[in-house]
Order: sequence, then C-alpha cells, then structure tokens
Amino acid sequence: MKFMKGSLLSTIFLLLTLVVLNNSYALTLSASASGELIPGTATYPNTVTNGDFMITGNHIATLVGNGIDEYTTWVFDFTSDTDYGAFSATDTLTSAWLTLTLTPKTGLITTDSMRINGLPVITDIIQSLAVGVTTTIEFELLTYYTSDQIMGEFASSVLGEIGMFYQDDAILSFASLDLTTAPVPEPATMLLFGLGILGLAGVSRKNI
Ligand SMILES: [Ca+2]
Ligand SMILES: [Ca+2]
Repeated sequence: MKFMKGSLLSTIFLLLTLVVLNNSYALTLSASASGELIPGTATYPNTVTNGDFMITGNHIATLVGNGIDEYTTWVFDFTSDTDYGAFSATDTLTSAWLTLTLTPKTGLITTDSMRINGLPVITDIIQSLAVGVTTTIEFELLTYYTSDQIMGEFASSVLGEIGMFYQDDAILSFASLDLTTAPVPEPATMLLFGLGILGLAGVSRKNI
C-alpha cells in the first residue's frame, strides 16, 4: 500500500512535469508593418506606398494619401520569424493578437472597417475612434475569426503571409500580429515520458 501511494505520487509528479514542459512549446510568430503618420500623396489611379502600407484611391476621391476615402492594404510576413520553421499551418491558434495604430481623418470613420483578406469585416472597435487623434488599438482576432479561417489565409496564396485590408478614412502607421499556437507534445517530451514510465517500472521492480 505504501509503495502504491509512492508510485501514484511519482506518476502525478511526472504528469505535472509533462504539462509544464508541453506549455513551454507554445509558439508565437510575430509580423509587423509600419509607415509614416503623414504619407506622401498621389492622384488616382496612382497609389501611395507608405512604408509597408499601400494606399489606393478611387475615381471619385482622387487624392490618395490624405486618409480620406481610400483603401489601405498590407501583408503580415511571418516567414522571417526565427520560429517560423517550427510553426505549422495545421496547428490550432490559441491567440491572434492584432495591434493597429491609426489616425482617423474624417467623421466618416463611423463607416470604416478592416479584415483579413477574404474574411468578414471587423467594424466595432474602429468606428468610434476620435478624428485627428493617433490611437493604438489591440484586440484578439479569434473573437472575430476561427483559428481555421486565420490559418487558411496563412497557408493560402503565399505560405506564411496574411494579407490585410482597411477602408477607408484613416492613415495606418503601424500594425502587428502575433500568432500563438496551442502546445503540442514534442518528440523530446514523448521520449521523456517513455523514460519516466521505464523509471517507474524499474522502481516498482526493485520494491517488489
Ligand atoms: Ca483620399
Ligand atoms: Ca469611412
């Protein structure tokens, strides 16, 4: 009975250790884009390149780069993250944390929206921002999209890149996205687990 108790405690300890080890394998990939608070301007159909952001106008609002009635696109490129090689598009995301610094330029910010390319628009956290004030907002994209939706864009077109779209009454000067995947058992952890079991078996044999 005494041995049984010891063995049980060892097993619990081993399992707890594995939980801790597993958690340490959660991966976060980060990508960012940045540009000037006041970009250059152009006349439609010309576009404005503002650092990592591309600004496009339209045939009605032909002044491009003033932050009024225009589209901003950019790409989050995760391929240069040092953990990119260990990251798999088939993993499940536990977080997709977006940070956006933007300056609304007209009262029509109340109709603005953003999205990951091909996914539904996000509007609620943008539309009440103050005009003329540079604001940084941060939020969890998993509130709006599923892990599969985000990873679908991550894997489609160019692997490791997520295309973004914003319209239409603000200048974007910074954006970043941190993708965190669920921890998964690694071969090293499984080996440790196997050794642990062997160790327990050894202890029990000695005690018998
Ligand atoms: Ca414009
Ligand atoms: Ca608008």
